[in-house]
Amino acid sequence: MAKPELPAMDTSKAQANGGVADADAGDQHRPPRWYGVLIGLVAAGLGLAFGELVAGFSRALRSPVVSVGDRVIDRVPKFLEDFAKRTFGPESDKTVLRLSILVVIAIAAALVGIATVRGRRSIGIAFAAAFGLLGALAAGVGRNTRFVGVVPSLVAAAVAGGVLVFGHRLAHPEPVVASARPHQANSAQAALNSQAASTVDRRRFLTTTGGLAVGALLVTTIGKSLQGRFDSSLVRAGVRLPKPVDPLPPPPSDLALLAGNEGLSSLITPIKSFYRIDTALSFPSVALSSWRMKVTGKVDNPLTLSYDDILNRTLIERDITISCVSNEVGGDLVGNARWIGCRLDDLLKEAGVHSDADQVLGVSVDGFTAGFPVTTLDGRDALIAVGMNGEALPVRNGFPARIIVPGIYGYVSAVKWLSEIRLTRFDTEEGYWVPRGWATLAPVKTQSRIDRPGGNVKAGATHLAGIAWAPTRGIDKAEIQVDDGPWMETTLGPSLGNNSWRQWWLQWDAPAGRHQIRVRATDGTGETQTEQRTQVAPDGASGWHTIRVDVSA
Ligand SMILES: Nc1nc2c(c(=O)[nH]1)N[C@H]1C(S)=C(S)[C@@H](COP(=O)(O)O)O[C@H]1N2
Ligand SMILES: [Mo]
Repeated sequence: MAKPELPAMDTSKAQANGGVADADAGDQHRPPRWYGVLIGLVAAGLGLAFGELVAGFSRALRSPVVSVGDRVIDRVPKFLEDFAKRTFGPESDKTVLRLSILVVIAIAAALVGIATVRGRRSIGIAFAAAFGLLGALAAGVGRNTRFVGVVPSLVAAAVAGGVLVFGHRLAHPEPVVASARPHQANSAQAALNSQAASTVDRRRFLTTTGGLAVGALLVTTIGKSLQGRFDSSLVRAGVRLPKPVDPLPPPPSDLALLAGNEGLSSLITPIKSFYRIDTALSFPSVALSSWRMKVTGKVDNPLTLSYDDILNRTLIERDITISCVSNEVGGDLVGNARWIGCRLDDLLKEAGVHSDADQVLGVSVDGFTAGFPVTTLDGRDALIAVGMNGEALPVRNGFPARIIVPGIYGYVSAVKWLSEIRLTRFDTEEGYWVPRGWATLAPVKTQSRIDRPGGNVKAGATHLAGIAWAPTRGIDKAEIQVDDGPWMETTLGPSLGNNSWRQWWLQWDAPAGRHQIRVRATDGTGETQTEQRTQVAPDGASGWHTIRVDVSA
């Protein structure tokens, strides 16, 4: 049996030979760490791959990473989320979260792999089970959870556990040869034999784990493409919105398009540049045929509306600026769109709101909630919106339907992927952000922003331009101050009504040097926005947007 190339019993040689036996390991057969790392990674990879696959079986399921991500989002304070948004961008922050979860899982998996491969396989089983339970908990307990949601995580854990057990065996090849010739099996010989087996196994080990890794990629690809079936954008592409009864005239010519106004926000924000804020790690997907919007709670006649029911109601079109409460002074979490939808007040009239209900609470398909006073609806064009800028509501902005209420921040009103409107009481139920430290009532503060110049300029004629908004009150005036000079009234752009922002601009003869420029707006009631700077929490930032510009001679 003895082969000529058998390694010597010298452990340092064995290590050079691929580290099959560690010098520090009293046990000659202890597999090297990297065996464990590979096994751990492959176990997690294949487990998650099967999680993705199972998530592709039903719309009601989500992959383990998404389920865990949802719970992370629910626990992360808003300032951290906003920070992530500012740092990585409104879409990439979600990618960063997914990647972070994957990195944490990978590190944990590598450690578990090492512990399993160098220890007992029960370690792997125990950890896989623990991770599976964690994933199941994330998918089964929380805002957007269902009982069947636990399945992908449990399957993932079972697969990962299986791979760990398999990997343990792979790393501990039976000393086949030694046992085949028991009469020769003194311990030194057995060690030599099994060590030889392990050395040969190194290649087998690599091809096997490599094969599993490829399998994981394949299964993930299949899972992802199965999940693609549930992508709402496919359904949305087939939607044709009826014309609103009072379609708005085309918006007046846009100041932003004038020469010298490059950088000024357009009067209507294009869909592709509209801001996006939500807690959804992956867009909730709805089957239009089974989607329903219910009016429930303290009402005489609970209502259930299908998508067609909403389209068949009287649809109106309104220009409304919406803003996020986390919009910093000068920030870009604000947009102006032409919303198409049915009136919310009419709908609630039909439902017959009880006099003891004081809150309208919107609930989304993914369990987000936002509430505002019933009285807010008085005299406001609040909508169940199904259209935006002439198109069906984009998926990221809430397809198939969302609430839009002029004059209050998005977190207390603008529920996307709407599934229910619940008439309730503030003293029994609060919207998602309220227990997280944000105000119960949140009217939009009068704000203004300098869009241009966006950078430094040359001395001489320069266009200063920007926007100002005070939805429901309208904008009467926007003024600019350079350094300590007098406040100068700017030219206001066309008005699309009191709910919509207005553009402003002013030609400035810029002298060389460094200058401070400030803007302030006055709303339709004659009130000028306060200079008082406040943080975004708990009810929105206030203060004058101020920029510094270097003017070169
Ligand atoms: N379902 C759901 N709707 C939601 C949110 C959310 O997290 N989930 N966020 C709200 C917040 S905080 C804001 S500012 C607006 C943003 O709307 P937009 O993404 O269309 O700009 O949506 C609101 N509607
Ligand atoms: Mo928001």
